[in-house]
Order: sequence, then C-alpha cells, then structure tokens
Amino acid sequence: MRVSLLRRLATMATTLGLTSLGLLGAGAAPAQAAISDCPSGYFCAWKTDNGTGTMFKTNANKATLGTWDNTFQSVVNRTSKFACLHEDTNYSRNGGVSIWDPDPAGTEWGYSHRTVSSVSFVATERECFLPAYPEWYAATAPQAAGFGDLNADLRADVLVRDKAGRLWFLRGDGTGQLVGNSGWNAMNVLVRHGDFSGDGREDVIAREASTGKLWLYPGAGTGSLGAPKLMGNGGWNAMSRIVAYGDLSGDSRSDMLAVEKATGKLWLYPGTGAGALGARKLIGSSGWTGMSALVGAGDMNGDGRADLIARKASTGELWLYPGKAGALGSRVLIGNGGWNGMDSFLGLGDVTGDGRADLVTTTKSSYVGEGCRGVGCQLVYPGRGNGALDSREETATDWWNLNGFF
Ligand SMILES: [Ca+2]
Ligand SMILES: [Ca+2]
Ligand SMILES: [Ca+2]
Ligand SMILES: [Ca+2]
Repeated sequence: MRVSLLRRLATMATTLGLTSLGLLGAGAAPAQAAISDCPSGYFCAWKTDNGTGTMFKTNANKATLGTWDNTFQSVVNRTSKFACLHEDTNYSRNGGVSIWDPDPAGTEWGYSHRTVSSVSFVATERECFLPAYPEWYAATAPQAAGFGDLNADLRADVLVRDKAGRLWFLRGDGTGQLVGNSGWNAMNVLVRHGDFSGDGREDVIAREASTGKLWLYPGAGTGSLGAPKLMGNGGWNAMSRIVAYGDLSGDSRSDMLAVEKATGKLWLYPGTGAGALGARKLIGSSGWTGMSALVGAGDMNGDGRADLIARKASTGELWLYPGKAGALGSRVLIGNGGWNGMDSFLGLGDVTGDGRADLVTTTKSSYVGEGCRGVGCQLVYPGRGNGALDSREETATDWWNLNGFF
C-alpha cells in the first residue's frame, strides 16, 4: 500500500509543476472578438494563441481528441466545473494535468501546452489528479469502541467533506461512498463521537454557520445519515470549539463540550440520549481559547472513561485531560512540542487493531517526515493504553485539497 501511495505522490509533484506552468498564460491580453465566441456552459479551445481560427468546444468528457489531439493553444472554461486537461488519453492521472477553474462568465482565458489529449470535467480541483476522497485503512478492532465506527463493523471510519460540499463515508478498507450530495459547506463545525439519539448508532453533530444552530444527523448504522433534527436553537456561533466527547457526566450517554469564545470557559453539555442536550455545567473556568485543537479521543488511559486531548497553541504541546465523573482531572503532557505542524486531529478509537484508542492526524505544509512531506500526510499515533502515544506511522499521502475530516 505504501509503495503505491508514494508513487502517487511523485505523480502529484509532476502534475502540480505542470499546473502552475499551465496557468502562466492566464490573463494575457484577450482577443475578445474570438474568445467570446465560446458559448456559455462550454469549454473551448483554439489552435492559435489569440483565439482565432477554428474553435473546439465541449461540455462533456472527451477521452480522445481526434484531430484536436495535442493542438490546444488557447483555452477558456465557461462551464461550472473544473476542466482537467490531461496530457494522456482517457483522463489518465499518470501524465501531467493542467486545471482550469470554472469560469462561466468567460473572463479568464489563457494558454495551454499543445500537449492535451483528453478533457474531463469534475466538481473539485482535486479530482483532476486524485480520487474525490482519500484512502482510509483501519484494522479490525477486537471489540467495539462505541465511537468512530458508523457502520458497526469494528473498523474505524472517517467522514470527509470535499470542497464542493459533498460528504464521503470511508469505511476503512480504502473505499468510499457518497453520503451527502451537497450543502455541507454551510456547516462550520462537523463532529461525531458515539450515540446522541439513543438508538446505539453513532451520529453526527453539525453547526450551521449562517444561523448558529446545532443539528443532529442521526446515523443509520451504515455510514449514511438520516434527516437532521434541531439540537440547539441558535447562539452556538459564540463557541470557538465544539467537541463530541463521549460520556463525561457519568450516565453512559454521550455528551458535548464547547469552548466559549468570549470567556475561554469550557462547558459540558450533557446528552439526554434522546437527541437533546441538558443544562450545561462549567468544567473549565478560563484559558481554553488558548487550545488550538480539542479531540474527544475516547479512553486513552485505560480507566474506562473517555478522555480529552488538547493542543496548546503557544507551545505546540499535546495534553491529555483524563475524564472523571462530570469533570476533567489533572492534565498530563503526552506530546512535547511540535504538534503545531498538524492540521487536523481525529479521535476514531482503535485503528491499529490492538484494542487501544489511537490518535490520527493530518499535516500542514511545514511537515517533513520519512516518507511524506508537506500538507496532507496522514499519521497514526498508536495509543499505549496508559495515556501515552507511540511514535507516528505515516499511513497515507493524499489527505489534502479537501474541506475537513471527522
Ligand atoms: Ca444514534
Ligand atoms: Ca453523559
Ligand atoms: Ca480515561
Ligand atoms: Ca490501537
């Protein structure tokens, strides 16, 4: 698996080099009379560098280009999708690909390379050179973790939101399934951890950016989500972080934590087990806005209670706050700096198959690892079962050009 992933990374580097070259021509002095011949909704190309002469146009994928093969010189993309110009036929991602953003108004045209042999139209830039969703592999755990596993097959799952606002369910075997067609970009928080509705299936909680409302999307037990139910009626945009945590209150029902932006207070919102939240309780009096990541990671220290992992922004340290009945205990340092190089943190339970909860991250551009560098490396930090983490393992290189994972 790793070999093929690394090979793909090398391919991407080539791809991106060509992409930026392909865009160098954009914005050159337009010859409006001819470029404007391209109809709305079409991608058009010409063999000349000023859009004169015979015009090629299409609004559908073209696996081969016939007499137009290797002739595109100036191009404009008046479709609402990304146009991928592949150097090879059949939309091959192995050769170079240059990408033209959707531009329905036809205001930006530019030069191509006379190397284009197929054209495809996709919803996200990423799909010009990678599958819509990344590969996710998880080992089968010896027992259910109670969270991180939407379809209850003992393998930890990930939900991925792409830049087009679609939601993908990654079941842990490298495959993915579309579970949300559109609209998910309207949410500015997406979290999950255990069952909030009371049916034993893991659910998703989302905050709607425009209204500050909190919505519960009940899990169907398959990776799909049911119709949303209102869980919090406005005001949630006052929270800088919202974490689906697991049970902290001690009643075996999943709870939520939230950091209040204005005060830095940490609040516990006990889940009722019927899709609602009870009266909140203060569990951290100040300073929580200084944390740049909060993860409901499950039971990291082996005492049977869910714990919280937090990254301190100023130091890049990782702290474990052990869950007690209705409160958090004294914190323990589990990562000694360097964690600011991480982009996302995922608490998914046991992904390595040893029965102990692990921590999964993706990286920022500053990351330099053994087999992957830059943005979008995926790392697994196996939990030791006593709160500590083992050394990272680089598990994938294609977790980038997306819009969040949880
Ligand atoms: Ca549920
Ligand atoms: Ca509870
Ligand atoms: Ca614990
Ligand atoms: Ca594990």
